[in-house]
Amino acid sequence: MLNQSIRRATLALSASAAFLLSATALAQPDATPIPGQPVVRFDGQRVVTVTVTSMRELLAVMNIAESVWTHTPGVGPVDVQVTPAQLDAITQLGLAVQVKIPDLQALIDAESADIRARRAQRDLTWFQNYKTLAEINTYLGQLAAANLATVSSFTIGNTLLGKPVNGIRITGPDLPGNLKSARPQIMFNACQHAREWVGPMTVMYFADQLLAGYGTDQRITDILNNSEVIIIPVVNADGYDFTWTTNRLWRKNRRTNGDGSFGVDPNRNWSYQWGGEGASTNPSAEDYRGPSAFSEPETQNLRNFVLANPRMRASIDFHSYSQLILSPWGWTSALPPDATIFDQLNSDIRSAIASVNGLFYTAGPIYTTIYPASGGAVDWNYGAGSTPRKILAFTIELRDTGANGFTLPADQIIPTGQENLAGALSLSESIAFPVKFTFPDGLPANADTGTTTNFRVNVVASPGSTLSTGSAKVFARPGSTGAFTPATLTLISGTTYTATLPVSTCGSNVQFYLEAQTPAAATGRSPASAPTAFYTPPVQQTVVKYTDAAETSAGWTIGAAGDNASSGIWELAVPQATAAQPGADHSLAGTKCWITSAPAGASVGANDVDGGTTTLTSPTFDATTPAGFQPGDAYIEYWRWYSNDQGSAPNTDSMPIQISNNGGSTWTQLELVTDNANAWVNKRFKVSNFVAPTANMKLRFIARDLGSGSIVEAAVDDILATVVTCPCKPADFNCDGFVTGEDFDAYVDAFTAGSLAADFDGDGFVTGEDFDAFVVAFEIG
Ligand code: 0X9
Ligand code: ZN
Repeated sequence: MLNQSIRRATLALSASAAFLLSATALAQPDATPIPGQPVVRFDGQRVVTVTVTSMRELLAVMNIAESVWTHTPGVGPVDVQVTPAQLDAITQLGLAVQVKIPDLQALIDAESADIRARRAQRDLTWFQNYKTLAEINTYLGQLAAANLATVSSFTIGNTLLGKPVNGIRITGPDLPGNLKSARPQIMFNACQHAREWVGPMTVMYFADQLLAGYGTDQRITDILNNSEVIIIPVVNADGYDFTWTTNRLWRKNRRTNGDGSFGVDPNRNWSYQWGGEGASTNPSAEDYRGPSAFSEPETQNLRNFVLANPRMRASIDFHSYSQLILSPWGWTSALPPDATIFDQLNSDIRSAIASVNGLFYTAGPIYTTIYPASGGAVDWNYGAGSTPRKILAFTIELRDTGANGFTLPADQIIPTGQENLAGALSLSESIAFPVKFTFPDGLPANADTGTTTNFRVNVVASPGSTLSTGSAKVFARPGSTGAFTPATLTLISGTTYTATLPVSTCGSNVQFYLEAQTPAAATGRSPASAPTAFYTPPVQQTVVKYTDAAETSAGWTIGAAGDNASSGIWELAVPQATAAQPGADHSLAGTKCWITSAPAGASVGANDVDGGTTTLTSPTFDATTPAGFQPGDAYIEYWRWYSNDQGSAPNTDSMPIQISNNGGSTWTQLELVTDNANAWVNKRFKVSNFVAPTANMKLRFIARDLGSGSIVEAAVDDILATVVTCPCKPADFNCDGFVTGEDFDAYVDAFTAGSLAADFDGDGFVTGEDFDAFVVAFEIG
């Protein structure tokens, strides 16, 4: 987010950049101070949330504050950065003020101390600490040197102060009929804005993981054999260096503007619609557009690079923070010609990111999702190109949503990298292959025995193309030999189909791949290198041990020792929709679910969980393998809803969900819910990863509001316990899943004892016929 004085500049309020002065200590560890340039400090400054009730109050607050941190300020809560005197002035207006960051300088100092401490730790990986410009360039060089077959490095040009801006391209070696020189390109760059430190770390993480995954991970290998990934970590190298030496919160480049101010905002300096809305003409402003389009070497460098790489089809320009996926346009609220494509890709990237750590980034066009901004890289990349060179360009604002802002703790680099790698791979697949296949419920972990197995597949042609009608097929074979037999997928709606796998024997594997065509006769497959590669889920039987549609409360317990919530107590009811809770249960059958108070009430904060905890405990259920089956894997599954992102103190609570295998005497955590899907989310856990499955299992859901006054709504529906297994093979006499000498000995013992267990043919008598039949079965295995 752009958290600076631009609003004040545009609203012609008061002078702004004065806080960027006065200093003593270094901004960051081991940084070399620039002679004559004191380190900028933020002593005594805070970030506070002020609740304003009119535009008048809003303007008054914006006029007083050092800067505004909320990106679309309006009536309601507004985050502002203030000096002690400014805070006094706001308080004197009689407005409600809540402290968000009590000491800005302390936050920066804590970050320095953390970086220093991490440097002293020898066992940390490269991605567990922030890195200087020099360190990033060194690592980039090492990656290139260690992967000569797949990487080449380049410099796109020098910055204003003469620093090289480096990048690497990654693609698999030439293959027959698939030359490197013909592959579509995708670019991931970061750090147009200097202080957004998690950006360069994130794209470096991509480079690291792509190289580690090439040749070892099927998905990454397929992507890199069919596209070229370009990574440019630090576009604004001067600014980035300056955040390490002098001012941790510097955003722009280091242009001397001539009026005593410094810096042009690179992301307002691109030529497409340069000079429009959402960019400043004031050289002191944080979104200063520069004297002319492409006046800055940093933007010229990247433009020239893009123009010199005409196979580029997509790009993501990484920024921080706010957790947003942004698509064109920034300069206008009008939708771009490819709005449908962008909607689809936004939602693909969003789901991919959420699948990793459960964080749902908000997706949409720049103008309406964050704010109007003209002269940005995304608009130029998409708008200035012409068919077929239109680049599908995105901005991603990385973590977090404001708790730490630009000074994101270093232990969030890897989770940020992981979730965004998932998004980046999803986008790469869209441009690398003629057809993209995704699995809304995941790939089938196992196929059912005795019946066909259905699963959902999304089939989408690469952006700008279409699918040939009826061309989407699944090719499958039961077992591991013979030909793959095609079966046409059944269209459900839109781009979603049902694929059906053939009946197969329990304990074997069913092998399959998917295929579809475009009118240009391009064939896409999943996995991409099928039929050399294919999916091969084990065929098993799912035995349902417990199912509860949450339509009756029999056996459930509301409340537990220590519960102290004053409202929002769990109840079984039909929920009423609010911004925080569902308007219907999850299941197709029935209408009820467990909900933390069903009535909507007068506002979103009415009837949510307040004042403490409320616990919901399930009936006891059995998760053991049934008789006659091999020891199987028990799974517990449920649908849940959780919302904690509404109101004035969002994301301050969480909901533990726990499991017990001893009827509730002791509990083990399955998950701590913090993600705000604001939708029904299915969760499935393998019980043995938490506790041994027994006949005495329980689940409990602890919704809570721990004093912050945040809005908490939770719901639970459709609980299911299953055991995935296969019937015992005939000669597996002790039913442990293996036919061995032990089975033979056990059978002989039973036979000798005349036990009915030895009645192998089930005719009610133990005779020599049983013995012979057992021996035949034993020899088959
Ligand atoms: O204002 C920006 O440049 C971006 N937000 S940030 O807080 N990282 O500064 C949003 C960029 C939107 N993209 C374009 N306008 N191209
Ligand atoms: Zn930015």
